[in-house]
Amino acid sequence: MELTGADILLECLKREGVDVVFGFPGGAVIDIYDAIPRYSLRHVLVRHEQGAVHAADGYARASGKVGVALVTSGPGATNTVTGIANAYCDSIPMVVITGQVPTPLIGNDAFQEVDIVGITRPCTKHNYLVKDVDQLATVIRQAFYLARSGRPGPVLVDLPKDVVQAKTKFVYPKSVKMRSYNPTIKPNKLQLKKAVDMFLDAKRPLFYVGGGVISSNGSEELSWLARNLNIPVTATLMGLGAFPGDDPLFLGMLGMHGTYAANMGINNCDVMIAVGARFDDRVTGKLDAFAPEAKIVHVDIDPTSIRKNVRVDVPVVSDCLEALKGFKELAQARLDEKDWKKVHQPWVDQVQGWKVEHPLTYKIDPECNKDSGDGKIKPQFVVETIYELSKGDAIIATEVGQNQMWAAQFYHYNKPRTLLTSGGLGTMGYGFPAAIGAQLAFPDKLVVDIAGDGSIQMNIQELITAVCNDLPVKIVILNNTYLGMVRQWQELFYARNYCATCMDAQPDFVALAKAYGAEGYRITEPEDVKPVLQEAFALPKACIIDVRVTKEENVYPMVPAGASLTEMLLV
Ligand SMILES: Cc1ncc(C[n+]2csc(CCOP(=O)(O)OP(=O)(O)O)c2C)c(N)n1
Repeated sequence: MELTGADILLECLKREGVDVVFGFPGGAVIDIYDAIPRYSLRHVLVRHEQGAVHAADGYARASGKVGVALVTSGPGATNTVTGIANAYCDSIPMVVITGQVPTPLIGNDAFQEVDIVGITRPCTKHNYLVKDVDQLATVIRQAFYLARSGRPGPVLVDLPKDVVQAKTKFVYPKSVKMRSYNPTIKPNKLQLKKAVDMFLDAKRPLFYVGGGVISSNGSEELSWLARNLNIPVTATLMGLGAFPGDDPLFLGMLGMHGTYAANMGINNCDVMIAVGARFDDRVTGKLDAFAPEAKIVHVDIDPTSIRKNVRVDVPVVSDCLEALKGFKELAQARLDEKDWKKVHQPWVDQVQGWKVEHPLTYKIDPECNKDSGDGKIKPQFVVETIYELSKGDAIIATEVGQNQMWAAQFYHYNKPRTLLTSGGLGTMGYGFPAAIGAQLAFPDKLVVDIAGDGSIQMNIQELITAVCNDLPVKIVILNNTYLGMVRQWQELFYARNYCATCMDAQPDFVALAKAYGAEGYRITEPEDVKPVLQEAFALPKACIIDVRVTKEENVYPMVPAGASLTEMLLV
């Protein structure tokens, strides 16, 4: 039987196991929308295409599946670019389907035509313009394969309207063959052995883990290795949750806003085992001073990531789970050789000493902002309370800025896929739509977007998406009436020249929530934080909780940009 391009697309999505698509219609994709009701596919109508892509991204991060977004040509397509770049930076599996003008009009400046394939070439893992309906099934099959295999990432498929309308026989390819694409999944045995010998014989080994451990589902193996060999662990922002946040061996996040213990650990370790992390500049600080005493093992599925920023002694090109399994197998064979716990104990004692010396903390000043009547609440306290109330069992999404760093520092991520945050691109407006995606994947979980008053205004329109889909997402605004993170830099490095960061002209967030059909709360007193959050979290409804926090609170520790990790400003 012959099917239209629209039906072929939807048949393919079904076979790829897609159950939800986030999208926004338009002329170029109207035939696809015409076909959707015939399929048991949930379509979530967002209010802005950026929201669709971030929601697909949040769905993917929380569930481990490929997220899917569907938008029209021209402005629909360009509105996805930030979300695509965001997913690309953080290696998130996603397929974005864009409509395109009919093939005969391509290149003619037709209505709502943009070269989205050209625009997204640098920020997609791969992208396609499908010119012939006979190619469609193969392209969709390849797109999903590319998105989820190797180093995951976003793939864009641009579908001209005439291709969507054309008919052909539907044949779903049994397998995918792509000549020049063969990611290395299994590690080289010799390199594995070299690595294990190196970190077992080290005096001061340290795991530095990133998002690759989470996306490869390598957390269990990592925990086995750390605990059985008594090796401390630090994580990037993307790696939080890969190792339990409340484990005594965990040092917290490293880097610009990393803990004292983690940064001192990096500075003093003699072997660093970097797994699924890419030595981002927010992590390394001054490169010449990064891990000056360490030999470095680097596990990454993407060979181009290795030696990009730092010297590496033992490269292991591999899926992180496979490499960790290999490490475990070799270490198991050597478990009786020595009491590894004892061997590494003096080092563990030292790093734990750093944790005690400078724990993550904040100053409580009862006098602060007395005159204004608000701003007595410490933002860190709010994050701690969210942890306490959720018992660490929530999915936390964040916006970008100070709210993101406090969410990273003061909530303990004990399980993978419980923190959704824009790591590489740092996209304000990411967290709320991502939380919507996560809540769709896990309708019964508590999903909280920890937000700033600036960031939340970037995709606030998605509140109606949450409301009309019965998604009880909670938005906790750490409202400091500033673009806080930029204000912090202005305070510390630009002589308090607070240019364009004061946001005290802002909507009434409680009224705004209600206008959208959600619930709204405002908290101005520290003693109300716990009971009001408790009430909001129990309500089966989307909520905004506007918490008036200390206005000029800063995130500490802080390593100034370009400084070495030991040059931390502490509280
Ligand atoms: C789309 C976008 N624009 C600009 C920035 C630069 N930026 C980084 S943090 C920040 C301030 C964020 O303010 P807010 O959301 O209020 O959070 P806070 O830092 O106060 O917690 C800005 C403007 C960004 N990261 N993303």
